[in-house]
Amino acid sequence: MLRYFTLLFLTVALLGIVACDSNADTMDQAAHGSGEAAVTIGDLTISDVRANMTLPSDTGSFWMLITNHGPADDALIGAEVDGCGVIELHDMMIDDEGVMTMFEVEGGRIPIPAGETVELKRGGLHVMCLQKAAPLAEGTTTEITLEFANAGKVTVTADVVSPGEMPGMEHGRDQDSGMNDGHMVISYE
Ligand SMILES: [Cu+2]
Repeated sequence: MLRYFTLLFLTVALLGIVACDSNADTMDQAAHGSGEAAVTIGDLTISDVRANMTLPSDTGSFWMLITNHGPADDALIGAEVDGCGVIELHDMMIDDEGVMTMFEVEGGRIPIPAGETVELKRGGLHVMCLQKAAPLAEGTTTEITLEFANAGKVTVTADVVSPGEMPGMEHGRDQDSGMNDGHMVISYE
């Protein structure tokens, strides 16, 4: 079952997102490893777990790095978070018209191929929190339990971050000028 969430942006806003995300990809390299120490379960290592849960909306998202050191493919198939009524695994895409669509991943699973690192990040793959009970305070932590097809379940600690203060956003003098339900900060140059 696919559920679509469609978010419309002005073209100028879209350009801001794209420009910002390309910078974020570069700067994220330096930021990795600054959070909680990596957690290992089976052949998987999970690190840089962040909870985008500060906004006063009823949604939030979780980002992280998952590395599969083993010889067999695995997949993230679910998650549990206290304070989230419903959890879904989502991806996002932007079409030629500038329409951003957030959708449940195919089969409800995020593949973690053997030997690869999969990044859940702003504007891309994420663990989606729906029916969020209450916003969390930036700088605190929260726990998320991840379920993998092969490796099983593991609970990790996520740093609660504001979407406007992600490492990738700290580039120059952009003014964060808006956001939509916690997934994206629109940045104008
Ligand atoms: Cu989502």
